[in-house]
Amino acid sequence: MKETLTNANFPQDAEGHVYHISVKRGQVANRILTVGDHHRARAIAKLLDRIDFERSSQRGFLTITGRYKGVPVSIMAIGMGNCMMDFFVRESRAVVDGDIAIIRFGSCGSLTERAPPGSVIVPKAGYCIRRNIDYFCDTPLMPAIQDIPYLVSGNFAADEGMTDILEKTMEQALAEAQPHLDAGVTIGPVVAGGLNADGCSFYSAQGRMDPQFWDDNKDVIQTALAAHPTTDALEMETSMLFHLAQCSKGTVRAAGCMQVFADRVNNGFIRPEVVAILEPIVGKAVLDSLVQVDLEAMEEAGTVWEN
Ligand code: DUR
Repeated sequence: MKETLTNANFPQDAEGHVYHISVKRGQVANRILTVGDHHRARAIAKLLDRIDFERSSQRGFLTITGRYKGVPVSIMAIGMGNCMMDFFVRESRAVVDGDIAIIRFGSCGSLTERAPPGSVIVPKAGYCIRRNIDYFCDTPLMPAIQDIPYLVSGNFAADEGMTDILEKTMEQALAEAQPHLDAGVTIGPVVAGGLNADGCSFYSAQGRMDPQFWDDNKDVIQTALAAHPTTDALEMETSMLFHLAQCSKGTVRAAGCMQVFADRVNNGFIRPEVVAILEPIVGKAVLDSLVQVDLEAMEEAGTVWEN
């Protein structure tokens, strides 16, 4: 860190750059495509008409702002996990005037046969699975939950209108691309209308077995599915995005889509050749969706999804 920061509550430097994503007013657009992977962000940025601003922060955030089809957009890579999503949403909110539309394009594990590797999941809502560290503590403080190793939350809704646009645009993009692919390469389907689960770990909270650690997680996926039978995707950011949007006092709207990388039903993993084909198609579909979002109409209250 080179700059002097003021305000311990919400640190900013003298020019107004926020602490971790290192951007100030005017450097982030109202429409944001967010990914985890910096390479993915840079690849998608090649689709922009022009780039006006680019910043890589010391804390692992990349912001690229430009225009797509004449509309200002930012592409932001944030790394992984709920904490990074929290930094990104709050600090972006702090430097953008007006409503913000965010679409996350991530990767996930699939819990459904309907979404094999190469498909794209567009969830209507999401919840969190969190390791209850008190369960593992010698002196737990919360007797009511001390015997529960993983806590499964209720749902947070994606923005209904944005999700609709994203689903339709994605379906069209994949359908248009498929005939041009080599024989044997299949992308899609788009699996929409189900739920996403954010694990607080790629490992324990997502039910992966790690003999080096005490995790007590062999039932965690079943427990989550018992509470939320329509869960399609398991990853680490999108439910947090929906949760923060819900808590943003109506100023942040969000939707998400993920490429299925890990097949948690049949224990498979996506082939790199398929990622290379799928990623630019999905990235473009997300940009095409973002520019369709009517930010003015976002003033109206959002729909609350049923579980
Ligand atoms: N991810 C998961 N679980 C999976 C596949 C992908 O969490 O099974 C997502 C979330 C995170 C990154 O950003 O990819 C971890 O590899």
